[in-house]
Amino acid sequence: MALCSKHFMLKNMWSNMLFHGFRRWYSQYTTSKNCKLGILGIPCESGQDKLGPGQGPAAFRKAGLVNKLKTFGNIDVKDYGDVNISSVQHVSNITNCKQFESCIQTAKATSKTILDILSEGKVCCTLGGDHFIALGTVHGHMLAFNNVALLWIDAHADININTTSNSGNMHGMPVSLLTTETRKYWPKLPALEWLQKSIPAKNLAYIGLRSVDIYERLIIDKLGITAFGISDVEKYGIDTVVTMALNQINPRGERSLHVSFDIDSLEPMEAPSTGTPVRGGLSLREGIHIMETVNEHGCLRVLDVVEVNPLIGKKEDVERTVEAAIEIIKAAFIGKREGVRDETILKIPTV
Ligand SMILES: [Mn+2]
Repeated sequence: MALCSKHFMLKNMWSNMLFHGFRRWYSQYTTSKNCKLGILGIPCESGQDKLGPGQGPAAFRKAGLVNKLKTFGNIDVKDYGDVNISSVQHVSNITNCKQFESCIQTAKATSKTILDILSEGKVCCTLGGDHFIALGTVHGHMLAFNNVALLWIDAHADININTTSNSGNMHGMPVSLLTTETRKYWPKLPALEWLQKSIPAKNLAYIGLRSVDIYERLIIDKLGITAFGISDVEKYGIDTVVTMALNQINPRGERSLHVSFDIDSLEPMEAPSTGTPVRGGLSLREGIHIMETVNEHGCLRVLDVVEVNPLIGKKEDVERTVEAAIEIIKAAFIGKREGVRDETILKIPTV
């Protein structure tokens, strides 16, 4: 009996060593933990003038996003449905912010929902909606995790303050409400009191900029925000740019990473159905490379995909845009185009 037991132990020891040694090596390339993904629609379009961004989440669902993620990555995905959108109509007491109350109320509800989803130990993919939703998604992320790094991939900087915006559209302002150094330029309003958290400018980086307003440029330069324009992508190449951006905002990999991906960062030929397209953007290949690098980085907790507008362009344009967005989401949460190595696919942030 004793001998049997000894043999059994030895055999187990060897197989454990072999298994765990292999496992440790293997987990450098995949992940050692199971991780669950929550999908949340935020059909908000009050942040801009056009009809349509609010139909973004429905377009993703119609294209079979959840099944595509399950099939491609064999991962645990739960669709949390849509955040209730506020449509408060009363007149705002703040200048140059169109539909201020609706935008702020939606962001507040979003922040709470994101906190709830992250509190379940999930990572999260949010479907916009216009880009103002990111005020709520990033804020909810900061409520759940103290130390957040924010990568903003966009043709535009979205860092206007109400007094510097040309249009008064709030989808061009969420970054200034999120950033510690620019929040103080906003008037102190009761409607903004729920905003308890902010992110220091050093934790923020941009990729893809090519339409930056004059005051936005001033703010970025004055605060020394890491900002890679499309010309930097040409000069250094996308791999160097995304690596430099992540090294700047999360050098030790100890921050929980939030990526806010505006579909207009992509070249309009790749993603035509969006409200403020700017030609000369990132190729889909470059967008996917950014997200695969983010996946390897291993700290991604929330990804926003915003500004898909199914009412712009022909049916083929809408399908092309949604397909491009789904490729971005797959790259972020599942990883390599070359093939998936493990059944426990999702990278869980280690922070
Ligand atoms: Mn944007």
